[in-house]
Amino acid sequence: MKDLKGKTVLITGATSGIGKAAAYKFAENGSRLILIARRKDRLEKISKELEVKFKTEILTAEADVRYFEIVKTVVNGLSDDWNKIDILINNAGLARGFSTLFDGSVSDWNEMIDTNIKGLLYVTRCVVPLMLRNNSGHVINIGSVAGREVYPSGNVYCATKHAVDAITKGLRMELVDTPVKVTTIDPGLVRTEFSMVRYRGDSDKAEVAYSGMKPLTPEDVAEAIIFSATRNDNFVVAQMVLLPKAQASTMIIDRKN
Ligand code: NDP
Ligand code: 8X3
Repeated sequence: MKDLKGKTVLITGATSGIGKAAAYKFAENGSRLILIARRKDRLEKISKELEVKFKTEILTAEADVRYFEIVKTVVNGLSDDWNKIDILINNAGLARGFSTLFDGSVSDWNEMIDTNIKGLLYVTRCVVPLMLRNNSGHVINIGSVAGREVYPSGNVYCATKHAVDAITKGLRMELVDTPVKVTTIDPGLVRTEFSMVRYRGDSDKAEVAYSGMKPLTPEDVAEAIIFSATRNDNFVVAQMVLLPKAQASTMIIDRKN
């Protein structure tokens, strides 16, 4: 099992949900963190908490992964002390809206495509060359069960997560003769801000996703990320699907509890 102490971990979307939970777990394991998201106040608060609680080094960057120039500036601007990135968690992502293709919002589609696909590509494009230069690294993408199945009115979100699956598989092939590992972790329902973002703050609609069942917690997903990140060099967790016990597929959910 690999030790995470002193490893440099870059996490996108670290201000909430899965990314935030992963930041806490890596910090608890002694890793130093580069945290990226758009909300500066949250980045500052989380970074202070982690520094005090775990006495680890934290670097934050207020950045929107949808813009390649911004991502490039952040990554290329890392000092030599920070640019040997051991683990990249491509987690920043979102769903916007829940409507049929023929009734959907083009701006919602663009936001999902720009964040979930292009953002992940931009960060990967900038970080993997650093890993190759350092002859070591691990890219962990947060996909979804929506990258393996589709559901009505989930069309474009599902398509973006299918793209994450394709990008992950292709990247693993391209890096097979290098020390860099590539993993995708594909959760089902996790209670985060995801649904509130999808329904733009409509808490009644957001709650429907979790009604009558017990979703995963972001900490459950973070544990799977840590498991993947700590396997020995000969062992790559290629794909991991994580489901709440009450969920058998995107659409088959036992909601009687
Ligand atoms: P949250 O909404 O709780 O967190 C999303 C994070 O992504 C926030 O930190 C947000 O930070 C960041 N983010 C969003 N857009 C951008 C952007 N353009 N640039 C930088 N950061 C961005 O949701 P989750 O934790 O649930 O989502 C994390 C990932 O997990 C997503 O990829 C999602 O698709 C995936 N997932 C979620 C599931 C769920 O049921 N919750 C299930 C399966 C997968 P900020 O707003 O500060 O920029
Ligand atoms: C999030 C899970 O089922 O809401 O990726 O699409 S789902």
